[in-house]
Amino acid sequence: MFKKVLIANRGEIALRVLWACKELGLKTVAVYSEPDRESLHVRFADQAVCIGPARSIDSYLNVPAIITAAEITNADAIHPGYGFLAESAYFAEICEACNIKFIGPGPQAIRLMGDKSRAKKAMIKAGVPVLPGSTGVVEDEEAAVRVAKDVGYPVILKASAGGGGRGMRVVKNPADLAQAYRSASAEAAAAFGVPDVYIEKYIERPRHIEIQVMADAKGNVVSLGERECSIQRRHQKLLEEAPSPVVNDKLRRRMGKTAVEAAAAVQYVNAGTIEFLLDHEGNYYFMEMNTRIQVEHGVTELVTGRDLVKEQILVAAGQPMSFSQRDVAIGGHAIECRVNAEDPRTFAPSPGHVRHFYVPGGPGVRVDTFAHEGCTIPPYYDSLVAKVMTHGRDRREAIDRMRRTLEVTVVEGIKTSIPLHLEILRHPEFVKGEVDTHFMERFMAQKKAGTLS
Ligand code: MV4
Repeated sequence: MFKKVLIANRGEIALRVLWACKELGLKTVAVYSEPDRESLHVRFADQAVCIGPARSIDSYLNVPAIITAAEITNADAIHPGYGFLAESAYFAEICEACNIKFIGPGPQAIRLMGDKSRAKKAMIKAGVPVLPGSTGVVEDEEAAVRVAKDVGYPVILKASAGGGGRGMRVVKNPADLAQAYRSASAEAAAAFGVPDVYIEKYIERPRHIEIQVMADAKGNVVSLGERECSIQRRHQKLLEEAPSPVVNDKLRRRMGKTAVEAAAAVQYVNAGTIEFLLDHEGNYYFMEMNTRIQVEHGVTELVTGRDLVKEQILVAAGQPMSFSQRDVAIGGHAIECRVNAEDPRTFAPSPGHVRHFYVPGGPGVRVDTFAHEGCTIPPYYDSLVAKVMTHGRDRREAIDRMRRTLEVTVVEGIKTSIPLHLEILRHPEFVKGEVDTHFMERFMAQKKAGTLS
């Protein structure tokens, strides 16, 4: 086992990883940027190293500074959390070369899944269902026209180096294709330095359902059920739940089996998530694989009773997973609200000094946060302040617990998304579980028109 783990992150996930290390009896090293020096992850770690000024590029993305911090503290592993360097194949490689264990999948799996059209090809080879479309990258406009005609409109153009929605274009009729192809490719080139684009059939109002998988170095791969992540705005998730209100045991078993096959096909090790689109006929299609622990992993932990971060550390150290597929059962229902420091109406960031902070605990409530009375939410990083999670015997109980929790939560000094969460939790379509990836667009339109009860 490792003796000392460096946590290459900040905020709530740095604390989440810190708790897992402490439970395993491991020493911890925090790294921090100048404005984060008073942060809780710095205070609670055994050691802490400043890795640079505020801007991420100079601190949390500063590979030489992080590797140096690991070397001078004698850390034998690095947990990257999510964001920053978590999906950098380059960083995973540098760790390997420096004899520091990267707590995550190998660089080859990260690189493969980071190239969305290559990943799709690998999934086709593994027998995983994907949407019809181009086989790999579309070379030019003429090829785009041919493929689109073949699969039928509407189609969607996606940047191969993209993911998370950047560099996408939906094309409803042939007249718009050439222009969309040029602009998607140009946007991809500008954003990622790679102009490659691929095409697939566009699904109207799908659900975003993702399967959590965990794999160890002995070849064991296990699925831990799905998360319903359809409630998003501009590809930022606002609320997630496990299980999905529309996934029954049979579909869960099928999707779980597919996800395990997908991970096994690329010799995947560590925690990962397979994202699927689910259409209205109950068909599901591979979209992307996220090669990291995700923000929303906690709802899966609540319904499975497993600690995914501890498991990540165990399997990175070469140990077998602590459970097998037979041991995985989904119990009750869990919901997560991502409390962001932002204006709930305009979504403008709202960093600043937190004058008051209170979130109640109680049965079925879990709060992952780095916020506390008197803390400062700096403007340089993402706006996530707290993940409020509730667990109940059923969806109704989880929703009721979330409402009561958020109704008495106090965050003063900054604006937060809590008022928006409370409106979503009251929305009749949400309460019925009738959500899809366009829920938030309809919701915002209803709000604007004043037709929201
Ligand atoms: C799609 C799609 C419909 N059809 N692909 C958005 C993020 C990126 N991972 C893929 N995305 C989509 N791909 C096909 N063939 C609709 C979306 C999509 C979406 C997906 C998940 C969650 C929210 C979304 C919002 C808009 C579009």
